[in-house]
Amino acid sequence: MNNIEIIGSRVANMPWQEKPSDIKVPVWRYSENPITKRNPVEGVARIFNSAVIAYKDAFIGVFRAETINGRPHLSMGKSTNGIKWDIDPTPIEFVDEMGQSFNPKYAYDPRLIKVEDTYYIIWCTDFYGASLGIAKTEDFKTFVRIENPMIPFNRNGVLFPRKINDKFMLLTRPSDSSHTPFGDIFLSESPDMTYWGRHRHVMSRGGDGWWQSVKIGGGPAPIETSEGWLMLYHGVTGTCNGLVYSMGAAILDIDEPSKVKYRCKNFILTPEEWYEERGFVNNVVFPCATIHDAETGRIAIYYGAADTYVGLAFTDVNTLVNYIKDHDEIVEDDHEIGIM
Ligand code: BMA
Repeated sequence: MNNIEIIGSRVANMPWQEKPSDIKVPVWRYSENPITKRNPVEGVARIFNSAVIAYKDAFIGVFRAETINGRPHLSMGKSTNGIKWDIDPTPIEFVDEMGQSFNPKYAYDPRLIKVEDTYYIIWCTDFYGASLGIAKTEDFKTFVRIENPMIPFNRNGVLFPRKINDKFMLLTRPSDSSHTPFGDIFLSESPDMTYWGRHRHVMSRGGDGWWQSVKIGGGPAPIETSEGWLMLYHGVTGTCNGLVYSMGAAILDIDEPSKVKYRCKNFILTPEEWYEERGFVNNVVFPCATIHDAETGRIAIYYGAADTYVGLAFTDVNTLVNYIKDHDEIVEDDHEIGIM
C-alpha cells in the first residue's frame, strides 16, 4: 500500500469516527446519520445535497433547503463540530456586481469552494432552464453573483480549489431540461471566473460499472493529493423502479485534470440505509462536499440522502486512493485529454 498525502491545510477539529472493525469497504457511514432530520427549520421540509467548508476554526455550510411549497433555495448554516448545524431558515440574499438584488428563482445542489481568498458558491439555477449559478463571498455576509457562466442546460458545477496552469477550472455536466437520461463530466477553464472556454471531456458514463450506466456528475471539490486530484462523483443507473444514485471515485492528472489516471469500477457508497433508500426520492446518495485534513489524511464526506437528509461518511486518503488503484477500470477514452 502506497503512502498517499493530501496537499492542503490542517483542520484541527475534523469530524471523524474510526472505521468499525467489521467494515470491509473503503468508506464508512457516521453512526448517528442522518445529520439533518425532516422539517429541520421553520418553513423548510427537507435539507439535503449541501456543501460545507472549514472556516475560522469552525465550519460553515450552504444548504439546499426545500421549502414547504416545494421550491428549493440556499440557506447558510454554522457548526462548531461539522455534525450539528445551526441553519438559517431564510434564503441567502444575492446581489449583482453593481450591488443590486439578483436572487435566483430557485437554487439547488450547491457546492462551496475556496479558491485563493474567495469562497465561491455554485448551484443549479434557472436561466431559461436549468443552468449554473455562481456567486462569491469573502465574509459570508455579502454574496455577489457573477453573471451566468454557462448557457442552459447544465448542472453539477464544481470548481477546483486552486488555479491550474493559472486558470480557474470548473467541472460541469451538460444536461437537458428534465431529468436527463444521459450525461458525462466535462471541464472548462477561465482566466477570470467570467469567461469559460477550452472545454474538455473528462469522464464518460457507462463501462462495466452498471451503477454509473445512465449518467455521472461531479460531486465535492476535487482533493489535491500526491497521486493526483481525488474526485468523488455521483453515478446513476436505471431500474424498473427509477434511477439509483451512488458515489464513485477517480483520480485525475494533477496538471491536466481532463485526463483520468485511475477510475474505480465499483461504487464506494450506494443506498443501503433507510435514510438513503427511503425519502422524497428513494435510493439517492449524492455527494456535494468534503472536509479533509492534510495532517492525518482523514476525509469526511457530506452527501444528500434520498433527497431528504444530509448523511456523513468517512474515509482516509490512503485507504481510498489505494482502493481506486486496486479496482481501476478506465471507461472508453477517459485517459485522453478530451479534446475530441
Ligand atoms: C438530480 C438532481 C439532484 C437530485 C437527484 C435525485 O437530477 O436534481 O438534486 O438529488 O436528481 O432526485
